[in-house]
Amino acid sequence: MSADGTAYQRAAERLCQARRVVAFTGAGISAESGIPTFRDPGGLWEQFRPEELATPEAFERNPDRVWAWYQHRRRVIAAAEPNPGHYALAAMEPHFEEFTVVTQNIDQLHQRAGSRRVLELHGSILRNHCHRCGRPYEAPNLPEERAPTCPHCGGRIRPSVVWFGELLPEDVFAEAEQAVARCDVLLSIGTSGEVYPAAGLVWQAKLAGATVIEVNPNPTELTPAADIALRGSAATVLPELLRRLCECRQKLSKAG
Ligand code: BV8
Ligand code: ZN
Repeated sequence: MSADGTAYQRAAERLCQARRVVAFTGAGISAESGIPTFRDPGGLWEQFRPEELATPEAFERNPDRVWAWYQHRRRVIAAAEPNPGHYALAAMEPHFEEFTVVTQNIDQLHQRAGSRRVLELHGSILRNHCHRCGRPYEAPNLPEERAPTCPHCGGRIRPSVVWFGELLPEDVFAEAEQAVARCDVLLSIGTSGEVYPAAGLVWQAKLAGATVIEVNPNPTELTPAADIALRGSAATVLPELLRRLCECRQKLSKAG
């Protein structure tokens, strides 16, 4: 399924006139890198209920089980490469006064694709810390099955991701709120918009007067906030949007 020409044209025109842009991304942008999403058929949550694995209670109940699940996801992520969707966002950055990637993803593929301003709302799977004293934890090779023990307090080590019922990193979320409050365009890419307070940022952008463009093969909870919907895969739609943006900017610069 591909986005229709007029929607592309309208989206490219809005981007062409924009000075400040936010790209709000979810698991869908990493789908074509081979990382399963959460709520799609075959997604992560199909096999496990989030409450069983992505909550502090689940970790306190069974730290080794949660740790082993994240080790499995780390292996999948380590084998993944950024896809054309990630690279297109990185290539868009120099075209704007301000271009901020606000991601719910924990795979760091935006950074690996070259995006420089990336706000990780839900943390990163590549960092770990002690669940009891909070100290960061680094070790050359991590055990596969058992959550390590903190050398300082004996607590258990966990991935530095935000679980359900946990607060998002305050400074990161505040910076994301500032970015959405002043952006001209917000691209909502590859997210079902089911998780708050992250998804609320799209509504904040809308209320602040931004044009919201949704890039997703399917309609989502955020579709009602979208002014334009590009129904297709991020790996296809974003490179096409970049091409049309460059075309439009060239025309503008020729027109003087
Ligand atoms: C919190 C952990 C305060 C890391 C995750 C209202 C206000 C505040 C809170 C709540 C609220 N209502 C409910 C809550 C609680 C909860 C929540 O939102 N629950 C939901 C499920 C109802 N929120 C929280 O607990 C948050 N904390 O609120 O703190 C507080 C404190 C105490 C008590 C109360 C409140 C914490 C949320 C963070 C949870 N952590 N993950 C990890 O293991 O990864 S959430 C998980 O879902 C991931 O982080 C993921 O990023 C996030 C969102 O999922 P998506 O990225 O959107 O992925 P999904 O699979 O859903 O969708 C994929 C989309 O891609 C689809 O639309 C599909 O069509 C599309 N797609 C597929 N292929 C492609 C594609 N698109 C483009 N191209 C393709 N090729
Ligand atoms: Zn500790």
